[in-house]
Amino acid sequence: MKALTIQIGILGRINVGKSSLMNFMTNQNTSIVSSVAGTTTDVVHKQMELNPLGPVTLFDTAGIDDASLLGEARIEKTQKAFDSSDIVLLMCETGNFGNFEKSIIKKTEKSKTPCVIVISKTDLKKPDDLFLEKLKKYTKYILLFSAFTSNRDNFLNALKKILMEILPDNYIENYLALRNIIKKGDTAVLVMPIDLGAPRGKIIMPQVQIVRHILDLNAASYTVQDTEYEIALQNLKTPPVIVITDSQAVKRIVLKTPADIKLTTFSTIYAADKSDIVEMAKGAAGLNNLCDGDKVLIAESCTHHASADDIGRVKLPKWIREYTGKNLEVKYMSGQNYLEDIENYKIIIHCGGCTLNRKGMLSRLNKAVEAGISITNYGIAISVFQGVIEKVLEVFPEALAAYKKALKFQF
Ligand SMILES: Nc1nc2c(ncn2[C@@H]2O[C@H](COP(=O)(O)OP(=O)(O)OP(=O)(O)O)[C@@H](O)[C@H]2O)c(=O)[nH]1
Ligand code: SF4
Ligand SMILES: [Mg+2]
Repeated sequence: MKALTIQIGILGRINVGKSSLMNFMTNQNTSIVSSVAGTTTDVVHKQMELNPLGPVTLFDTAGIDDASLLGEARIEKTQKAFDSSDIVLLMCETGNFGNFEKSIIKKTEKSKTPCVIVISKTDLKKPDDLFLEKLKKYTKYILLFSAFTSNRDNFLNALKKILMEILPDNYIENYLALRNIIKKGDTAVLVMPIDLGAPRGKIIMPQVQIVRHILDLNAASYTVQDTEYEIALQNLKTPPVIVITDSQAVKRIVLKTPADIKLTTFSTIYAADKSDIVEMAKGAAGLNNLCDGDKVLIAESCTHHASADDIGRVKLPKWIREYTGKNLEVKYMSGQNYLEDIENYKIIIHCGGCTLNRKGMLSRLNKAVEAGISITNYGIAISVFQGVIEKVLEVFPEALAAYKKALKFQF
């Protein structure tokens, strides 16, 4: 990886629609779009959050097909943008894939830079099978795009799917949701009740990982049980930048926390780190839309020894029935054989997936999303049951917006 964020260079002939794609993806008018050929003369870059992959930097470049129209300096800058690209989006219009495009493909092959071909202006002309077959010789990653008629979510989702395949594992794995919330020198209060479900003498993995992330961010964490929470708040000279609590104590902790302090749960942060918090939040809205007879799947990715009041087998089935007041068919499943009969379920409530890597968890989530089934995780579901979900999601504004939108859609 050439930088901390993934660098995506948009290349293509003059006037092919590069600046339009950049503006479409970032949802901003960062780059000037015009029918005058050679409008973009300098490299324009813009950072965006491509949830759940993390931050990416897009480079809009000057068209580089006709050197006579451009000064040497511009060509050099576009070449530099190419050199620092981890991925190239090569734009072409339908029917117009010639020596120029082939020379870019050659360069990407030489530098081992993955290349996605984006066919532009498809509202004017759609590619036929012959043209698509021709392009497939160069890359299996082909996207169709129109700045006027493409749906932004659909386009970004298709691109994300490709990126998931081509990005190196360490980029996907090392996502740190807290980096947008906690800064160097900040203090976070962590609330970890020691109840019957807590393992003797240990702190569970998601909590340990979050303590480590806070250390990585050069910030401080102050760990207490819920019984000492108020004293902890009083002891701090300045209020914490965030309170992160165990999900089962969340309602109690929200009630004891001043409204202007950010508050979320370990499970919410874990969902963002391990999978896609926006999809998980959207999925949580599905808990408000269950009817008698609906099937609910409670899925765990490891087969741990269950205690008498096990959360997946005992507590969650009880809470979801109490919350919805419906006669639901709740099935529990653990281990590898996840989602063999996925289409039968209305909603999946998944464990945190601490034994899976991020790619594994995202692939489970994507299977559900593609089948049109709501999916969320244990802790997020508990925040819904306890009536504090909107407070808990405030630290992830995009997820909160997705939750509210999904709710509206249902009623
Ligand atoms: N119909 C249609 N027109 C488009 C589309 N995308 C871009 N255009 C038009 O094509 C022209 C060029 O678009 P730009 O986005 O400026 O293209 P560019 O590749 O950045 O151009 P240069 O910077 O000059 O190389 C403008 O008139 C756009 O409105 C599209 O998807 N459909
Ligand atoms: S994989 Fe899931 S069920 Fe197993 S310990 Fe981790 S969170 Fe719990
Ligand atoms: Mg341009």
